[in-house]
Amino acid sequence: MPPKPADSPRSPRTADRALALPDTWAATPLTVVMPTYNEAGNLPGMADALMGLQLAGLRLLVVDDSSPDGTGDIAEEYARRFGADRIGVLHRAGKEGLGRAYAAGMSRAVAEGARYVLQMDADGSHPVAKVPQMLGVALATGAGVTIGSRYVQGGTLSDAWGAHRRLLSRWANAYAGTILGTRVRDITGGFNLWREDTLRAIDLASVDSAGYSFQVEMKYRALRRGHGIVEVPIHFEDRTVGESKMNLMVQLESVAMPWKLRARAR
Ligand SMILES: Nc1nc2c(ncn2[C@@H]2O[C@H](COP(=O)(O)OP(=O)(O)O)[C@@H](O)[C@H]2O)c(=O)[nH]1
Ligand SMILES: [Mg+2]
Repeated sequence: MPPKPADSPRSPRTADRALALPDTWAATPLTVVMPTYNEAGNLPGMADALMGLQLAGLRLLVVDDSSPDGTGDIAEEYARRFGADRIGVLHRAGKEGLGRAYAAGMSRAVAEGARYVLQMDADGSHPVAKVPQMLGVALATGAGVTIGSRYVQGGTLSDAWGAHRRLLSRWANAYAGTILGTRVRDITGGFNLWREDTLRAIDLASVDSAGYSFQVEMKYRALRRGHGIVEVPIHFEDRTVGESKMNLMVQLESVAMPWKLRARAR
């Protein structure tokens, strides 16, 4: 067998190091939309890392649902430090679910002139160093959606994920994909880069999902409207600080949503 090339997607070197894009690509107006609920321990590290990327056109929009732990105040402090042209904060009155927070933030990003919008969780699960590569792939391919994917070749999961969780995640993907008849490998994933006109075509205001099924609904809508999807392998890390907001209501919505979407498409 030939030796594994140093730049293989599994190599930690490429996973940890951000690619440098040509200046014209790096200047693309790109807004990272980051929903937060009690992420005071995670937001500073994420904001610093994003601001440190060599992407002149990158903005961060934090969407905070009045987190009791003061995440919204931390976001404001960062907006002051880096300037309103680099970091914005959308404060919402109360916790309405991740889907609603994303829809509001992505609508604002498009209205404010973003050409690309990236969904990214605040908990450190999604690799910041992959952002330039995802933008590069999106620009090179013209894809409407570029997925930071756990389930294409080269994609990896945190060692902290036990067999049960891996199986559950695989199963959830297969479940939604089978009902909806798509070949997207990571349809439930939440690290997705959207072209602005794809978001307009999707009509964010009419998206049904309040919770995590937002990820599936959005990709299905893009496919139905004929917008191309590409997947870029990522390493998915486990959250180390704070707590997951996953709950039973959200899981039930995710079970029902693919059937709803399929029925509606008929
Ligand atoms: N604004 C807002 N953010 C949320 C809400 N629910 C989850 N989030 C954020 O969405 C991201 C993903 O949530 P998380 O709990 O990590 O989900 P998990 O990775 O599936 O366990 C994190 O940045 C959360 O803070 C919500 O109701 N409102
Ligand atoms: Mg998480």
